[in-house]
Amino acid sequence: MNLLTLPTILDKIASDDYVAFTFFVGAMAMMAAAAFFFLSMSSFDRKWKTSILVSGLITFIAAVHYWYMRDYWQMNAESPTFFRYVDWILTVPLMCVEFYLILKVAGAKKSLMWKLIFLSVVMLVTGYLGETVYRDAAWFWGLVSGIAYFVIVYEIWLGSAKKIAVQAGGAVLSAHKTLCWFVLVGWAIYPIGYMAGTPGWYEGVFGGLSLDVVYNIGDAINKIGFGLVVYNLAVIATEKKQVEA
Ligand SMILES: *C/C=C(C)/C=C/C=C(C)/C=C/C1=C(C)CCCC1(C)C
Repeated sequence: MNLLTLPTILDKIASDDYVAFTFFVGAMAMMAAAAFFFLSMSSFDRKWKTSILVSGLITFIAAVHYWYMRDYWQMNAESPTFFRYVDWILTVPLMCVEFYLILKVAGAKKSLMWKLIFLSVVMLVTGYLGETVYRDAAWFWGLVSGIAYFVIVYEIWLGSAKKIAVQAGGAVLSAHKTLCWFVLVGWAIYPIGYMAGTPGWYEGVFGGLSLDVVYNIGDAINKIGFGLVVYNLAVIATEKKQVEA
């Protein structure tokens, strides 16, 4: 048996295979980010440790899924839709938990967290249905998903989450604002990938793009960036406390 036909991991990556490239780089970046967040945990006090832990979990879960998705693409040259959505259904609710953890110090209630988690699950389940089972009606499921997405945007920008952030003020408010921008601009990358990869009236607009490349870029920005915002807040809050003490 030819040794080179054995492990797919030794397969060549064509220089114009941007999907394979971004899966590979994505896996490494998520691993590095997870290591960074986990190893930095001990330098923060309890209140912030959980937030950093969640940042680590988000990037760790993504790293594992990227490893599988990289393999899957290499073997099948097909979108790893299932792994993609399993990754998201675990990590996006965790990002909702981050919003809650940050605002908890200012008195946020658990109900806010559950509301955001519920909306994110609706957004992802309907997106999955549009990409897989009901592909012919992808526009409809994408629309339902988009509505859930806009409710999340409303909730954090103008709803109860916003009010609590304003009450908290200072570093919490500015971190909340940055995370809000991530959701408004960073998360808006995903519907573009969806429209590039599903049939519909919008095909002509985004048809030239690769769904996977767009999703991979979105994940790198959102998962690592989101984590770094939380990390930055923990650093500022810990320094401030040391100065006061
Ligand atoms: C780490 C993964 C993240 C932050 C994933 C976020 C995914 C979305 C915001 C997906 C949104 C979608 C729409 C708003 C409409 C079309 C279907 C989706 C699921 C791609």
